[in-house]
Amino acid sequence: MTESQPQTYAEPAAAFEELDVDAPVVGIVMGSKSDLAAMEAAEKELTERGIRSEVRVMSAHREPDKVAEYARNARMRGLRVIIAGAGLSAALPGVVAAHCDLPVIGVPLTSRTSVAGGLDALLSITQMPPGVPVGCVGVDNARNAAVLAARILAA
Ligand code: RP5
Repeated sequence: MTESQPQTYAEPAAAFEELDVDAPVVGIVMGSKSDLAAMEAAEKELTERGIRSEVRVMSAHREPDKVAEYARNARMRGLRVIIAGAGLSAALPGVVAAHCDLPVIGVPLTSRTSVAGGLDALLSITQMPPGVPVGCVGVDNARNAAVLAARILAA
């Protein structure tokens, strides 16, 4: 378009068509496929509340670059809260929180080789250094993470 041509609404309309109105607002991530059974409760709760979410498996220890990239792009992609579940030395919620400024809710999970019924993951998630907070729900309580995410979105 040259400067002499009248402005039309064609271009903004085209831009809006490209926007994904169904984009998820909550990211549900977990350290392993073995966490899926426990973490599905979060997706179910969000779906029942009409809140769009996406589910991703990525390990803070096995795929650190993938986790960092996901967290760094999360806000730009429209996500507003991230729920991160992991077991054992559960670094995932903290690593996500280190790479983005969205609220992160950690879900400590039990797994095949958990110590003390998931206390290992619980402490890994709650004992974050000052300035890099991660919320934490009860062990294996992914549903509560979803309820808390819903409250954050409604605040
Ligand atoms: C953690 O290690 C995962 O979140 C999972 O809870 C646990 C075991 O993972 P897998 O060996 O089953 O993949 O990182």
